[in-house]
Amino acid sequence: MGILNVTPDSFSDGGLFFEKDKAIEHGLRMFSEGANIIDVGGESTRPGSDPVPADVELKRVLPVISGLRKHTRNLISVDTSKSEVAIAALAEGANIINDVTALRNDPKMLSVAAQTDAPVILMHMKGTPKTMQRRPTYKNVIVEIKAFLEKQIQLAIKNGIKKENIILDPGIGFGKRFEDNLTLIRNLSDFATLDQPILVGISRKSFIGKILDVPPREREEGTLASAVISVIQGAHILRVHDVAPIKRAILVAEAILDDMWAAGLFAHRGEFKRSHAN
Ligand code: 7PJ
Repeated sequence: MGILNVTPDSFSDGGLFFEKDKAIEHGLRMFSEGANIIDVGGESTRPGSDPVPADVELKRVLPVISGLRKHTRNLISVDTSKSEVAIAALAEGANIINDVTALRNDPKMLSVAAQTDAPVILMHMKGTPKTMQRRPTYKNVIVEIKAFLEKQIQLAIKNGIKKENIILDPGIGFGKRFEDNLTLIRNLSDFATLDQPILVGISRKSFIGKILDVPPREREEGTLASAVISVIQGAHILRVHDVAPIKRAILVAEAILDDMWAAGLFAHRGEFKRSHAN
């Protein structure tokens, strides 16, 4: 999944693709580099950021989604937690709803996802973007996030969302301490028991900056290392900025891992691959 931020203030590429034509061109480039999904977002969720009104978000994302749709039949997701934005984005040709609040921000999001039959990404976040990095704590980060995601799966299913339309995301960097992010990536295979595809967003995030002491634009190698480990641990979708290098790294990692999976190593991934092979 390639990231397409149409915002003036996102943490790593804010402002770069704010202009509609540039954004469309960048999205198409990421598809040509091997992305299977482009995630279009019009509201920054970086720590400390304020929400933007729906009309602003709509003005940012709709022209980009319809522009992309004119040129490609590939999958487009919309990064929004507002039902109004999700409805309009799907009408313009988006396929997937990426809701970083896991259907909690807008009660109407449940019925929109159910009625449109669109796959929905449920992400864990402690607090809101404004507050999430104010001293988050967990007794057991894996257990707590799994319990939260399990609860949101049940809520979604109770409201008519199909099990096969649910994708889960532990929400790296969203109300997590440095060690929590490492623990989550290291133990991503624990989420396999929830029996849904797993998405993980590691790209250029601050845990990498903390290890290497480099700004977001110099976090490509750190992102690559995190991406490969995420795939070993069973991630199905990686949300990333630098599609070309990550695609190459993952293709090589998967070719090597396939033999290891065939040999019965990494059973968690083998099981999922067998039961969800497409
Ligand atoms: C994520 C996201 C993530 C999902 C952002 C950034 C911050 N959506 N939106 N998962 N992160 N599902 O691009 O680093 O990790 S915005």
